[in-house]
Amino acid sequence: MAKKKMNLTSRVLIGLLLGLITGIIVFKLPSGVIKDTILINGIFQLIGQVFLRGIMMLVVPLVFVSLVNGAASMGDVKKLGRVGVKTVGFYLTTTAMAIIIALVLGFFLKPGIGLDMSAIERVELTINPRIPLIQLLYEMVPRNPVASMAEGNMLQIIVFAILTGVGLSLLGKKVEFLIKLFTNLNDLIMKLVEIVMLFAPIGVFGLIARTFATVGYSGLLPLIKYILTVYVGLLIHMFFVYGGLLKGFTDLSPKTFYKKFLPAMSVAFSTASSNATVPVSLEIAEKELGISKNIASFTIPLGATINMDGTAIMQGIAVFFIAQVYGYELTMGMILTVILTATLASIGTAGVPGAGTIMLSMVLQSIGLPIEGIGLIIGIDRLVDMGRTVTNITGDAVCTAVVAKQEGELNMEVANS
Ligand code: DAS
Repeated sequence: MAKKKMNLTSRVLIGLLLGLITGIIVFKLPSGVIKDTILINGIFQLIGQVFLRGIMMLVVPLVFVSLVNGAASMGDVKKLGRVGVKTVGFYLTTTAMAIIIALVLGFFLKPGIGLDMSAIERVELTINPRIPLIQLLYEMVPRNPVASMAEGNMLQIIVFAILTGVGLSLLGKKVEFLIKLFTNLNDLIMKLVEIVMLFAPIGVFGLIARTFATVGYSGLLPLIKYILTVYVGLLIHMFFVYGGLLKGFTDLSPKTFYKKFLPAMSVAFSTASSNATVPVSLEIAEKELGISKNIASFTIPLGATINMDGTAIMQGIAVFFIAQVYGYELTMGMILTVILTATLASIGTAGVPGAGTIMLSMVLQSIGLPIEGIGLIIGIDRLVDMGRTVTNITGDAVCTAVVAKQEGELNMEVANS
């Protein structure tokens, strides 16, 4: 069984690498029917979108059923509350750590200094007006859960699912058949995830090939310092913060963790969507990392929606980049405001491509920086989004392992096998 799983890991990685190479080769081809119609908007688009939609098809039912399951089988509401507080506390702490790393890097590496502005294709922005924080909070409660599911409003689905699970847990034996039904539904949807994941290598190939065949490399060069600064921040956070937390709180070997979690990271990288990665993260957490279904089905969907450390890193560095480009001096008060608003922004960021850059406007507005600055980086944002989404979902899995270990629901034999 482990060998078959390893095949999936290596197959997805091969799909990723072949997609990267193919994309760069196709980019070099002269525009025409073969390049644009047959390859980029034909084969790559078809196989990439079929896979992406296949995974997205399962996200809402899986998040709802697994959360109801997780909340209902938590045993008692006190334990649910304890796991919830630990989980949210962990998420907010690592997000704040992520922002501090980003701000230190932005200050010392100065990605916005010495930029040749004329070389950048500026994109005009149509950013929606900022949603007041209070509205973000009360809109977490769904007015119509069916509508929330139809729209894929993850925070509202999560609130309704947890409430449903708590209700089932309080009713106990009286609704045993319902709890059993949700358990069976969860198993069914996880089986569907396994089936869809068989196409992951081809799907990841299509998504990556299309991205690298269409990205504007000319727009890359002037922003290479910004891109590299973000990726340095992501790597520091992934290996030092997450690696330290895994070793310090779970006895899980970071090397084993990352090797097992690679398929989820590959899906996150190729889709740039935390939501699309939830089914894969759940499958790996339960089957490879020895984490109990109760914990994973609660913390993974929640994290995909409110825990975005990678996004926070991008936002912290983008704040310095834009301040440096426009010649603003960041005061300590502004920096503290960024730490607060970027943490809150990451809670409100949806797990879909590009969401973090839209929320960046809220962070910039909070300290009076021009949101037009986003127009400088939005052209290459997809390349940064892919990396930060990997960090986002990895943080969810690390938190899940820490909370599972603390709750005595981490099977170390499976985890380190
Ligand atoms: N792509 C988002 C995600 O799915 C993150 C972002 O846009 O910052 O996590």
